Amino acid sequence: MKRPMLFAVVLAAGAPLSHAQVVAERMIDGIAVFHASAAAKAEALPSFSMIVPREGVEGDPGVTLRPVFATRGGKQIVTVRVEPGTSFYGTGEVAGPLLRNGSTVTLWNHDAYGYDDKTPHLYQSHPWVLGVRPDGSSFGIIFDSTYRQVISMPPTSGGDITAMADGRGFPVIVIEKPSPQEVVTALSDLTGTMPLPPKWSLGYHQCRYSYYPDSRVMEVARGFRERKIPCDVIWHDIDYMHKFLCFTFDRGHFPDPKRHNADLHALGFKTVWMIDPGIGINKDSFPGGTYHVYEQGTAGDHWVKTAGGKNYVGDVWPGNCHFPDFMRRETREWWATLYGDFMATGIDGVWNDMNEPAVFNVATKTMPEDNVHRADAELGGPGPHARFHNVYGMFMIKASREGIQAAHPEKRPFVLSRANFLGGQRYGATWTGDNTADWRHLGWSISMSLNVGLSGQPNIGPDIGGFAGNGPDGPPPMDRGTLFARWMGIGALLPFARGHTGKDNIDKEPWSFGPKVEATCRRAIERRYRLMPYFYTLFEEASRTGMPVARPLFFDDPTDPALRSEDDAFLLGGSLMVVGRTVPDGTRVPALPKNGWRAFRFPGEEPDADLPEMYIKQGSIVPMGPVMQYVDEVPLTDLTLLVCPDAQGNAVGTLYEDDGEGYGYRDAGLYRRTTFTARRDASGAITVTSEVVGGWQAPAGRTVTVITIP
Ligand code: NBV
Repeated sequence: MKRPMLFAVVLAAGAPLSHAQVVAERMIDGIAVFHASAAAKAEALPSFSMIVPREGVEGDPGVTLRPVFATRGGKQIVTVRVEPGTSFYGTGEVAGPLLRNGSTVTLWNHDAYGYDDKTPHLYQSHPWVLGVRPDGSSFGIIFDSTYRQVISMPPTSGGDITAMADGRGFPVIVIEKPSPQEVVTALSDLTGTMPLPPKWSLGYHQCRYSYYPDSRVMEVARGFRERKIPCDVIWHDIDYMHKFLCFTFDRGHFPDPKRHNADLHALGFKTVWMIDPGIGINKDSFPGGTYHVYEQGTAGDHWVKTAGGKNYVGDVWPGNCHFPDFMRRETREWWATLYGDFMATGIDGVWNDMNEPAVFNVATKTMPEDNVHRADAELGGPGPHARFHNVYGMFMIKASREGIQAAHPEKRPFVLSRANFLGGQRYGATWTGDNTADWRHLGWSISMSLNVGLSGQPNIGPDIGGFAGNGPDGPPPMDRGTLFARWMGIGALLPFARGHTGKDNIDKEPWSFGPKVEATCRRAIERRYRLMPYFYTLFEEASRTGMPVARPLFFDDPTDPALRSEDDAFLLGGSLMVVGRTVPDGTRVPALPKNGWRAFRFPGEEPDADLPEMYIKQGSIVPMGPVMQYVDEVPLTDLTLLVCPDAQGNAVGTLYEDDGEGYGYRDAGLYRRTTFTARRDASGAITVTSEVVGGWQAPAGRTVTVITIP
């Protein structure tokens, strides 16, 4: 992290919009903060995305991009001229291709069921553009407003990036670095990294809207174990609640949640349960006539207010609801306490849904923009919903995370959120919302996950199989089984791997489409578990540096124009490449990096045309383990190293290990980072040596098998 060194420079605004006297505080390493004027700087709202105070960044004058500030129709508009041939990414969660040139993105968190690439805004907002110049050098820009914002990126032929936000003027932070990787890690220096999640959350997750009653959940769980399809987590969607009241259980369907969680634990599963922000207020639905969340929230005056000062009422699942005002520390602290009893039933993780916040029966699908949040002074003080809408979900998961952490201080929390904001990786994982079971959405699973990763959030994935609908109904390969198999092949290798589907859909467990698809799904998920040592190593790297787990191909060679728009394939870390089949007939040939990659097969795996092709980078070593039915089912005594020497016969790779769920790695040095180095001698023999850092002990009797990929 850069150390503060205040260094303010006044630049002449060289553009026609001369009222904008630009004040820049620069950081070394090419980071600069620009304001429209000294007055705008004095009035700027606090940053919700950054963990580094804007004033506390130091710098050198190396930043060349010059944001130009103007006002149009009462809104601040910022333009940034960029060089022709620049490729654009980022802007968070947007359906469509990886390459964002020529697109316009609206940032306004929105319940977007059935979205496609024309939907103006989805569930999360990332006011962040990543640019890669023709020479491979790179820049990133944070347009640091929480208000509704429209960002346009020019076509490849060149032009201006423009960003226009409602509400008050906003600062612009520019990062310029020699490579996109350095820009993305600098973004994490500014906005924070994802805390290392519990290792079980890297396993495969099974969800649907909704598994109930408890016996059905157990049937699904046993279904995995009986069929030997690995799985770590079973999810409980809203139907577990009593009349959709959060922090209650439907005692008909889940008479004893504690016993139910224990039953799942006994099979090696973890459990995640949903909590929404809308708190039901209809007394006739309260179990036994009282509802502690409503009573406490009302007594504590925790609800978002209308412009007229009343508790706002909006309809969601429980009918009329109030909504906690997460912009108040006091409210977040109260919300956190609700997780005490909830987690005490043996729940392992929490899913915060509908937190855009979504509201039914209104055209805007959310609360009125003139609702009032009594935000604390450090968040800029009280203000309209318009100012806090895009960060409502992020502050909800911050509060949830704190509650889960307080309930289990010794464990790493897991929270999944539908809504989020730039920097929200600090609090929870996200998924790409209510996608649709069709081929286009299969392709967008990759591009969306990559762009969210390039926007600071490494822990992201789609609803594998598609949430809306059952899938196509044509002859193979246009059938829903083939689509499902391909989706599992790709989704099992994206950072967050969860199968999920909507309420009235057909079953979408890995075995629901017959034996052929089941076999493909088993292989797909087994790949994830074989690669678990590598996945965990990548997650740990992401938690320290912000480097995405799934990376675009152009990271391998940012100067190769052919890779700039490729999004059927992706990199896992720097050493593996996954080439997916996202069109039914599988004939499309993706543009792959020119040099240095070797195709490989997983040892003993049957050939399967529905699974992605796998490549390893020359010069790298990838740690692998045996198939397990859940993460750390048995200690990693059988370590396999996939070694792919470069032309000189050298290769290097890392394995990160710890206990998988506590803080010993952070507080007591209880981790183990092993650097493996391979060399080929004159006789052609490969020797692997290792160097270990950290105090965590590898399991006794570990054997290491080396598989060389020539
Ligand atoms: O809680 C039900 C669903 C959930 O399954 C889905 O993943 C969320 O995105 N939820 C939305 C509310 C209703 C969706 C139609």
